[in-house]
Amino acid sequence: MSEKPVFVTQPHLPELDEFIPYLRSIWGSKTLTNGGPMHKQLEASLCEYLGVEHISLFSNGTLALVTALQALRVTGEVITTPYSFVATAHSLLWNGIKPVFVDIDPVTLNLDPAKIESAITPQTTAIMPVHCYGHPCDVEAIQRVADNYNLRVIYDAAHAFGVKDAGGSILRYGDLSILSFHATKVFNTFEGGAIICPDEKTKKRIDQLKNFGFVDEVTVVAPGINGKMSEVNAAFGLLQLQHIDAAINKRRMVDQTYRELLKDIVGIRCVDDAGEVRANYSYFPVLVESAYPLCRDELYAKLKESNIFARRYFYPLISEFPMYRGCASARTENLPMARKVSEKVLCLPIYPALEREELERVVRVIRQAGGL
Ligand code: T4K
Repeated sequence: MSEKPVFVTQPHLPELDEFIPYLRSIWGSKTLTNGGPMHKQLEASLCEYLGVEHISLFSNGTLALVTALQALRVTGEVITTPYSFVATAHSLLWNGIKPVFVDIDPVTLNLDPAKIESAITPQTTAIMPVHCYGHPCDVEAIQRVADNYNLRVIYDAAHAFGVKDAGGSILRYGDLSILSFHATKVFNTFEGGAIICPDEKTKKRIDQLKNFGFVDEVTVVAPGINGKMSEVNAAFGLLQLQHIDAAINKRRMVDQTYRELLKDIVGIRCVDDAGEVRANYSYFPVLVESAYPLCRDELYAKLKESNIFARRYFYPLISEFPMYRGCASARTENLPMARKVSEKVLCLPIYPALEREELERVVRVIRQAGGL
């Protein structure tokens, strides 16, 4: 008999009873969307929790990315990483912007700041790095390049909820940062996202853009979109926020346990943090090196046979999908490190409800599959 399936992630859900009072309040107010009381409250609570000044909620992270580019009027070419979820580059195409892929750093797996400069052309207007797996980019080095060439920086911080460096939230860097609150994320509102804004004026513009460009009942100042978060999603976010520290703590235990159980398996390399002082343990990527008897895809298949559904985030590279393959920067020889990592990476299951026995089961399959 096969054992119970373990997926790469499982959303943390509080007791259903805890959510009922929130729904009752929405039923009472009859305000379902368009910036209602739950929406306002979640914006305020998130600012406090994340340690940021201004936030604008969205219906998902992808629309937040698309709108962030609109808000800063980014055009031409944008430098970005091929080692991410497709939404990062798709947001550029949706704005008619050409993505220019630059290779990643082999340690942080984030955009390599040393390689950005040579990819800049007269059409370059911005850089869109990703804090991959919630590990911070080299934000200082990226900002130096941006300042030298007068470029905007929009961080895809979809994975970086609650991550801090020595100075505070990692979301304070760049011109804007976007978050995803998708069901698979550390903090979820079923679907959802947000833009971290540096000032009230920028927030106002973004709030207008996510509401069709409306300023008041009769004034539309931009071809905005509908990117608003509903009251039910916002209410769920308020409830989630009460449990978030406990959830991240449990993820930390999972991370620690994996590292302890995997440490003597030759050829399975755990990805280290990138200097964050507060991590969120959103993913648990390992690199399947040549010293391990099986290649990554063989191990992925063995785990699957045992009902363990690890994922190859991020394989294929974004640059390998058909709509990007034609870009000169998508050529394999331009992205050797990203290519190498994407062929070795395997994200093991990590979520708050995972018990030690399940982690032992995952590692047992890794050992047995390798004949160890
Ligand atoms: N930028 C970056 C860097 C991102 O990673 C993402 C999203 C975005 C931008 C865009 O943000 P959003 O527009 O999504 O807010 C998932 C997510 O759909 C996606 O949000 C996420 N990144 C990406 C890395 O992963 P899939 O196709 O792998 O998801 P799926 O449906 O296969 O789910 C994985 C596993 O999670 C399932 O096997 C079971 C479990 N699961 C999933 C869902 C949806 C649940 O237990 N419950 C659920 O409701 O893309």
